[in-house]
Amino acid sequence: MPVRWEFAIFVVPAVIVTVIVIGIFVLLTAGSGEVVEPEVGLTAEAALESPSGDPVGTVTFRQASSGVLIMADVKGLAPGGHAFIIHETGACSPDFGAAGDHFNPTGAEHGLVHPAWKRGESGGHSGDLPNIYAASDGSARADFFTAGITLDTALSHSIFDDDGSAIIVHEHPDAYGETESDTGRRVACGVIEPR
Ligand SMILES: [Cu+2]
Ligand SMILES: [Zn+2]
Repeated sequence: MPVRWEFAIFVVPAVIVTVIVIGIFVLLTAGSGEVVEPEVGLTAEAALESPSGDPVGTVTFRQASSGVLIMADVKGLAPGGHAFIIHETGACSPDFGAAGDHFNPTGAEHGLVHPAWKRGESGGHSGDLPNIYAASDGSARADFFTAGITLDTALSHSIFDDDGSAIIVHEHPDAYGETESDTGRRVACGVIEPR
């Protein structure tokens, strides 16, 4: 019987104290990470223009819980494939070079399908998107869903950082590889604006 009394007096309180200490630690550390849930329902829009300033379509963005739905409605393109990429600066003037490089908040390398990407590694720039394809009349419709960006300014991969972002349509399609393929001139540009 004395063994049972030692158990009650020493072991049980020690277990209770340990559980309380672990509980406090979990509560203190749980709030320290970035909040990863975006504000669902945010929307944005980019009015595309040609290099000569003509309106050539609209790109709409809708924030969902696991990523952003992007809907492109473009006209005035040469028939065939065109790279369609979010660029790091929300500017299309004095020329489309003002949009800068591909939106890349994680410091990744270009390419949606990079042969070097291993499980858990970054798969290309956050702004890299699949190509769009224009029909013979120059129009293109495409919907994309990507988890690489957010419209929520509270998150680090928000396209609404200090200098905003722009969507660029290129002359040629992206080959999706590890080096930026020659996508030619920037044939349409639109500053992405919150709605
Ligand atoms: Cu580009
Ligand atoms: Zn890229």
